[in-house]
Order: sequence, then structure tokens, then C-alpha cells
Amino acid sequence: MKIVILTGAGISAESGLGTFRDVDGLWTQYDLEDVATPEGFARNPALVLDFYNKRRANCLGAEPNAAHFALAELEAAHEVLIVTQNVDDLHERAGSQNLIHMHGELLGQLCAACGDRRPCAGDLTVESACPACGAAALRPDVVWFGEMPYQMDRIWDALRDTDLFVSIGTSGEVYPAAAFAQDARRFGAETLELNLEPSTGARDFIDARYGPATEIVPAWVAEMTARTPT
Ligand code: BJW
Repeated sequence: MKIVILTGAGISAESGLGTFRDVDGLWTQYDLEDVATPEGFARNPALVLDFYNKRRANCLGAEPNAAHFALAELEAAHEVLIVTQNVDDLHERAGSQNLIHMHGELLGQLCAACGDRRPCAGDLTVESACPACGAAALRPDVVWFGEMPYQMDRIWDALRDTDLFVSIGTSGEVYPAAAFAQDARRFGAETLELNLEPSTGARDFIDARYGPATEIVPAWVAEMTARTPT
């Protein structure tokens, strides 16, 4: 079976990485206009680089959880594409192979002057020079509000072609990901939401299961693996 899985911050919450919009989420501590927009970066690059340096350190200290590992195992039984909004690397560390980081990666750097993209060697500062062009214009390789998410053509092709679309641990507040369930349904796919609680877009899903990702994702994967013809 072809399965497209959208993941959000909720799948990494039990690994100790904060979500954005929950009661103790990042957007209750920081103004998203300041740290997650190109305009905020232009106003105060040091603040934004510091925000992402701390997030990168948290990410490096975190471990994949049972939900990440279960999704990696699902690849052995089905044709799986994970589209993650998360900028952490927990899916790849759990072993997932077929993965798109639509909002970029914390461990990547992007030169705002020449567009060079590569893994970052450590903390970024306003003095950090681009290895390709020398400009002191490095930023994290993440997608901020008003910017185009990565690999959208590949994602829409997969949504058109999938049998099942599953959304895990995302609030459904941020587009274009928030429209993927509707898109997939229009193209004829089954849709399933796995979340701690119903998301903003819960009505777009045919089926839903609610609970912590480390419990409901492995349980769902076990069912899907058992359904595979031997
Ligand atoms: C658990 C759990 C547990 C907790 N187990 N579950 C007006 C209308 C419509 C759209 C727009 C509009 N004005 C502007 C826009 C577009 C804008 C947008 O969507 N704005 C909204 C605020 C309205 N979008 C954009 O600008 C995007 N680009 C774009 O649209 O380009 C044009 C385009 C046009 C046409 C096609 C394609 C493109 C870019 C969006 C970039 C988002 N960037 C961020 C930051 C990335 C870097 C970083 O990490 O810092 O991405 S914002 C932030 O939100 C981050 C996340 O990926 C994203 C989504 O958050 P997520 O993952 O859903 O987290 P939460 O916290 O919201 O939810 C957590 C969920 O987990 C909850 O549901 C919990 O219940 C659950 N949970 N614990 C299971 N243990």
C-alpha cells in the first residue's frame, strides 16, 4: 500500500523537543514574527541565530522515540513517504529512508547571499562566513512564514498517488501542510489523524485515533504490518 505520512512537532514531543502551539509551546515563549519570519531575521539576526542555536543543541541531545522507530519499521511492509514539518533529525536517526523535510533542517545552513546550502559545523553567529562566497549572511536552512516550503511538487505528486494519508502530531494551523488531508481526499485517498487530541482540521479525516504518539503510532504500525500479505 502507498502511504504518505505528515508529521509535526507532536511526534517529537515525547523526545523532549517542544511543540509550537501547545500551552507550554515555543510560541508562548517567543513571538513567531521575531524568530520565524525573514523580516524578523532582518531586524535582529543575532536573536534569531541564538534561538536556532539553542534548538539545535536541544535536538542533538534528544533521541528518537517509539513513534519514530515504528514509522521506520513500516517501510519494510509498505511504500511509505514521510513528509515532516519538523526540523529535527529524529526520523532519519530512527532509520526512515524516504523522507522530505518540507520546513528544512536545523542541522543545515543556508547562505542568504548566494544560496549555498550545506550541513552546519556548529553554532551560527552574525560573523559566520559562508564557505562558498565569504559573505557573513548565514542563516539556518529552515522555512519561515512567507517562504516556500521545500519539495512541494514531489509532495503533491505523492498525495495524488497515495492510497492512505496519515497526519501525526500536527495542529493543522500552518499551510500548505494543513490542506494535505483535503488534497489527498480529493485525489481519492483514505485519511487518518493520529494526535493527542483533535486538530484544527480534524473534520478532514475519515478516521482518527487520539493519545500520545509513543502509544498510538506503534499500535497503528503493528496493525498495518499485520495486514501485509506474506
Ligand atoms: C502530540 C503530542 C504527543 C503534542 N503525541 N501528538 C492565511 C490563510 C492561510 C494561509 C496563510 C495565511 N496567511 C499566511 C499564510 C501562509 C502561512 C500560514 O500557514 N500561516 C498560518 C499561521 C495561517 N504559511 C506559510 O507562510 C508557509 N509558506 C507558504 O505558504 O508559501 C506559499 C505557498 C503557496 C502555495 C503552496 C505552497 C506554498 C511557510 C510556513 C513555514 C512554517 N515554519 C515553521 C517554523 C519552521 C522552522 C522552525 O522549526 O523553527 O514551521 S512555524 C512552525 O509551525 C513550524 C512547524 O513545522 C509548523 C507546524 O507546527 P506543528 O508541527 O503542527 O506544531 P504545533 O505546535 O502547532 O502542534 C503540535 C501538535 O502536536 C498538536 O496538535 C498537539 O495536539 C500534538 N501533540 N504532544 C501526539 N505526545
